[in-house]
Amino acid sequence: MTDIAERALHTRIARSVDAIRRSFVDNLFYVTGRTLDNATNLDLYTALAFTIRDRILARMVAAEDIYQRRGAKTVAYLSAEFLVGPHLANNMLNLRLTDNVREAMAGLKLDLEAILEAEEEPGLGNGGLGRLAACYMDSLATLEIPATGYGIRYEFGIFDQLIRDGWQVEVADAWLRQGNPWELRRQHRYPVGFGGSVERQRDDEHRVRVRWTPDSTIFGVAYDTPILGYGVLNVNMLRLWKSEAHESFDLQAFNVGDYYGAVDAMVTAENISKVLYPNDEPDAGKALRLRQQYFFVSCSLQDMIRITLRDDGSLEHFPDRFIVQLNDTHPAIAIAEFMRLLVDEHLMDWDRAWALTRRSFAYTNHTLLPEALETWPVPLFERTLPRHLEIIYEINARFLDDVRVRFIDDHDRLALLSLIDEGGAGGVRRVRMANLACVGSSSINGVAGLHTELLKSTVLRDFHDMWPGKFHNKTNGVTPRRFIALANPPLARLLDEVIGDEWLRDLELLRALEPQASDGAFRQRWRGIKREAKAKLADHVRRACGVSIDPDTLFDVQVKRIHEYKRQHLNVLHIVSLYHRLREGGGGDSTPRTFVFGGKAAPGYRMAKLIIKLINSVAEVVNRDTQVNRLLRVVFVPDFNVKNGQHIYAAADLSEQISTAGKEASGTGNMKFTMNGALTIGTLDGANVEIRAAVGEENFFLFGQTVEQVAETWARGYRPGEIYERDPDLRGAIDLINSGFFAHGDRGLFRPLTDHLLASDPFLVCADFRDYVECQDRAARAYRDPEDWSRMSILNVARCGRFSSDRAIREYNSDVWKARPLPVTS
Ligand code: NBG
Repeated sequence: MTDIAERALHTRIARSVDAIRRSFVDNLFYVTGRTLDNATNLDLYTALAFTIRDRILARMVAAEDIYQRRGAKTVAYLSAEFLVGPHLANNMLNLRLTDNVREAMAGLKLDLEAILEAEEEPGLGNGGLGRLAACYMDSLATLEIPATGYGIRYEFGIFDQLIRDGWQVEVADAWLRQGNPWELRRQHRYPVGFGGSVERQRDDEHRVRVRWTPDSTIFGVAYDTPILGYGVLNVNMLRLWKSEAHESFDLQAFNVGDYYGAVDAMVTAENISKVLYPNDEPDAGKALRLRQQYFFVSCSLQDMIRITLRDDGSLEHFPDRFIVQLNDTHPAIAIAEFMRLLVDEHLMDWDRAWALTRRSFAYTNHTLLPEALETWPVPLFERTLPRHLEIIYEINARFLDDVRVRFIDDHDRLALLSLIDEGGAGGVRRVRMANLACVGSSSINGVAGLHTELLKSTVLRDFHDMWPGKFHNKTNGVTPRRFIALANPPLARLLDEVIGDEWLRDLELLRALEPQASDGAFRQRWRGIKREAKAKLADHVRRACGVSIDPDTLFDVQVKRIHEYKRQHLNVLHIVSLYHRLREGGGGDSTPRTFVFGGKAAPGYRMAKLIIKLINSVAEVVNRDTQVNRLLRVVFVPDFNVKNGQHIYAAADLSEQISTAGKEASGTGNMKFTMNGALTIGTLDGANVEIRAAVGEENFFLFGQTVEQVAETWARGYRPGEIYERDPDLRGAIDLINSGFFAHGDRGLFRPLTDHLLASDPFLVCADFRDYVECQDRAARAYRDPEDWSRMSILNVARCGRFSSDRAIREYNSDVWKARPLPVTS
């Protein structure tokens, strides 16, 4: 232990209830200028956040110091998104201070839950990909692996979603408005250039040197958020970059009297980290997004290079100090930037630099959807990053030479492997970021077994032919700290009581629960816990949507981004056919059900927004129809995010994971539901396949075409219209929608959706409809046997250990990163 670390850990602030109460009251006064008499919930939250932060800082300093002195190899997780969720409760849990804090607050007659509710969550991600990054940061710290998450400090995160007249309305997410107690602004700042020109000169030793003169340069400033591990002293850092103007540049403009010019430059610079782009929209023309990607990647690499040179004196040691994990292609430009930094700035020769690059990078692919594989038009790329385009050409030329040697005269292969798509849409050549990531990395992985196999056999097949050894699978995982302990405290307490509290660090221990599945008394307690969570969600729904739902009905839940491939509309078609059946009197022994939806649609994705409108329109009619509304209700919970997700997962009986087989890379919501004892109704897609294998096929409701069947359907020639003609339920549902029944008589409103289904149906909604409805009926019947349902639910939880992000991180570390855990000890 070094001096600094020792001193830091010995200044640890007391953890007693009394000490917490005293610091809280002090912080309330000295940070917010309020007293208990006039404080709002936001003031109380701020004071408590600082009270907890005070207890984190000593650990943070100690960890930084120990990592540095030991020259620890650090995992640099590069991600354009980190959807961390509210910090306060999570940090209290990780410090194991929750009970003491609750008692301290109670002593002041304050309600901890109300204080926690006041936290505005940082929505710095769209969905699964960003949330995965947050789960991985949690597990890295818990497993005591030195790691830094590098990303962007967006001033506006993912938009807040309002529902107006059934439509999604987007509102800017000004999450920093009230300040952010968790971040520390640092002095590290790095210049980042854009545009300009490239020249070649000979240096004194007659070597060609490349000089890139950007036409604008901005700065990235580091903001650090400490990430605690659970029950350990390690603290890792989430380092997010904010863009700012280059001061001397401003000054220069100012000196020549161009004050407004200087202000403009400042505004332009700050725009880079202004807003998170929603995904599921084409990136074409999003010049600012390319700038964002380059901006954060460049700052992050300059930071790592600084650290390596500071501690090791030479960049030859870079791969011993950092392993850079690329979270999807968003940071893939890092490969070209690292080459530029090594070759142009640090004067390393190309081959040496390339060898270092390939040892330092690893790439995770998160999607097979062709439209989500990033490519940038060459003209835009050249305007923005002229030097990087040259570097990419050089990498490509050398790479394609290798390919030519391996596969003589195979021109098709060459065209597919090339980093440049020569025949892009509209004749515009494009830079393929996935290809760049593959060529520059030593490791390529998918995020579920099926997804990895499909990567190898489809989108990345030619790369797999080149380098089969680079490919491997790492099935996603989620953190049980947030998604069990925080989301479902009563469940966590029951687990503690029955199997001891180590499960939170080793989720496989949940297996010890299996025998309880056959214990009637335990099953009853299990149901009590689910009932409690459902009642809580019902309260939330009443407040958020003004609809009352009955906790004694089956809660059938689909929450995730709204996308056609995820098939929320398949779910709606089932609801409409159920409604139809009930109205016709054909649902005599029906299971009372509540369908819960939630999720955001990309602002420019019209079909997804129409699906939201359809859900809300059906909800409005069904919930008001006294003939059926005791058996059937539908709600759309607005603004699905990490915070309200925590209420929703815990309350679900049935988890909808119904994407078209082959489309969902993994899914992680599926895991969160399983951990909370929901049974899954799902296709053989993404991680569903592994969840089903883990929990047992008899405890999972399977339906739908497999990947192979999907391929056969397309090969045979798919005609959804014929299915519509043949299947009276499908026809009934679609006709009812088209009749204007859910749209105040407007027959045209949903036609874009239904016409699309009948004409092309790219996600096979019609093809899977019949099987889905029958599977839903099986699920509903099963729910009517509470004992058996509880037994299945318990087994789902007992067998979900594999889906902990701790398992995933252990696998990444032993197969790819090879960073040594470095416990911070006191
Ligand atoms: C998403 C996939 C999900 C997967 C998460 C995390 C993108 C590009 N991909 O299936 O759609 O669970 O990544 O891996 O957001």
